[in-house]
Amino acid sequence: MTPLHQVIKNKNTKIKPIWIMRQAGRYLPEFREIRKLNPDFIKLCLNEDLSSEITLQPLKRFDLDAAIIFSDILMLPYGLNQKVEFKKNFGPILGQININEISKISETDFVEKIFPVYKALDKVSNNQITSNKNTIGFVGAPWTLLVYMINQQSPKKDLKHDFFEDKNLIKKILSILEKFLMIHIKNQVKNGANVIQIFDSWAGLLQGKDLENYIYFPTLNLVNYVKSLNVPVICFPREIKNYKKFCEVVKPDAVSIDYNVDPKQILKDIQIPIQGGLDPKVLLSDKENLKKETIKYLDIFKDHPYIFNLGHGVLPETDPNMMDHLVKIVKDY
Ligand code: 1CP
Repeated sequence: MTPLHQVIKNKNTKIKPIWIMRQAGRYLPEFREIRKLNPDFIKLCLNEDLSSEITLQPLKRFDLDAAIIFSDILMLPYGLNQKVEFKKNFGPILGQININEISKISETDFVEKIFPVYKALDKVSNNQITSNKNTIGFVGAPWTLLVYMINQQSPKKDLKHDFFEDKNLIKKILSILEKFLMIHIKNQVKNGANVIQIFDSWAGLLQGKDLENYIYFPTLNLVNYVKSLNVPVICFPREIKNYKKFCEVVKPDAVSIDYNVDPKQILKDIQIPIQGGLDPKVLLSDKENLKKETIKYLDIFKDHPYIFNLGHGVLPETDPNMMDHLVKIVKDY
């Protein structure tokens, strides 16, 4: 059994596997080289030769326990024919949503439009490098995708003032998302994904009753669907106020924590396997501090099923040597 599966399925506490969110990305010179020649990010994700090569780049450098497919959560609205663009130094920009058009999209249309993502997964999972390692497929959680689809850009600055105005529209989008997220997950699993991570990057924007409507119930449906495929599911409800409640309601197989979570407290609150936590900024400091902070997490989760990861994606300005150092610290522990 792969190290990640041993931790998630068998609750093994003796091994501490490691993979890193955004491990394939801009901090790697070999990625930047490919990226320079491929200015259109969506096209790059839809080039199965390049996207599978990019996926494997970090595994060639570091002794990581999983590959995460090089794609994006916004390939889902793209597959639904919403316009999606990535502007340099700004982030994603989406076109206005046309609910009548989106409602007409069939499973075949959708799968055809993003088919290279599945081909890339097939390539990665069949590559020698990933034998006895996991290939992680992923989706955005319904709430986070809803945010991008209605807000049309990152909510980093703010949600549109009238975001919640058209409740009927929101209901329709959530129902379409549920259908196509399941289709997207099913095809990733069919092509070799053996862990699914659900990224709810904007879970922290909500509280109270909204949590139930937009996070707990839609995510629970998705988690139950992944479980029905016999594949472990990891949830990352970033910056949610109450991880304990989230885990009690949604019951993922493992939960990924952000860097604002107190690791000692979460250890008392949560019984399921835990992943992540370390602040990505620690990789921008020095080796001594990196070691101290990494060992802190490993010590706290010594007797708990734990997968090492960061509390959010690796920053583009990270020195690959620091990443190398981090992986070695975890492997030598
Ligand atoms: O080179 C570039 O300019 C593109 C930068 C980039 C990359 C490398 C984007 C644009 N997406 C990705 C890949 C990506 N995105 C992966 C690949 C696998 C890996 O982890 O190595 C994954 C898992 C994602 C997931 C993703 N995309 C999330 C969830 C995780 C998170 O960071 O919170 C989100 C919110 C997105 C949207 C998105 N796509 C890209 C950017 C810059 C963003 C975030 C914009 C924002 O802040 O709102």
